[in-house]
Amino acid sequence: MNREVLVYPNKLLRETSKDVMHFDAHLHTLLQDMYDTMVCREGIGLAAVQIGVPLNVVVINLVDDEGSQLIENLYEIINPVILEKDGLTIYQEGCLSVPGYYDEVERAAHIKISYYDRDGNRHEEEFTDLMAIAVQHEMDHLKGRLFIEKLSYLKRKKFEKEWKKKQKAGK
Ligand code: Y12
Ligand code: CO
Repeated sequence: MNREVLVYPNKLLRETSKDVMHFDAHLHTLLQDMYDTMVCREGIGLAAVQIGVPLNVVVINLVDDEGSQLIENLYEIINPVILEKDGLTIYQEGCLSVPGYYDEVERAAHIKISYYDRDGNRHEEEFTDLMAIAVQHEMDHLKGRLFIEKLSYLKRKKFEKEWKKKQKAGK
């Protein structure tokens, strides 16, 4: 089911998410709803808190070199923990909770995380490139942080100005 996505400055987006304790049908419904919501809005990543569920659950489905968003490339990441990170990379990020705004953010270029899948199996995996960026972006949501909070003072001012103008125009 496609759910509503919370948009900045909704206070719920600032909540710290909690670990999933039960890998049951409720979790599987949440994962399906997150996938439906992400794909319907042309997103490549979504955290559960963005649909108002403050649990440590993330879905990421990158687009491949042919421009297809294949379900076999879907990652369902539950209770992730960063084990290692190194290097630096800069990427123009966007977020379904900050629609229409994109800006450059600096993140680790390589990460190693542990996480659980929908059946409660623990995994350790390393990511680079866009997947490393997406995982870090989504894990920030789990701590109640948005990418706009990583912008420089001046860029954040620019964002707030543009955002207020957009709200006034009713967009
Ligand atoms: C790299 C950087 C950021 C991420 C996090 C996941 N971000 C998204 O999935 C953003 C999606 C997005 C899609 C939009 O398009 C539509 O809504 C049709 C969009 O445009 C507007 O809202 C106007 C903004 C963001 C992963 C990897
Ligand atoms: Co986001």
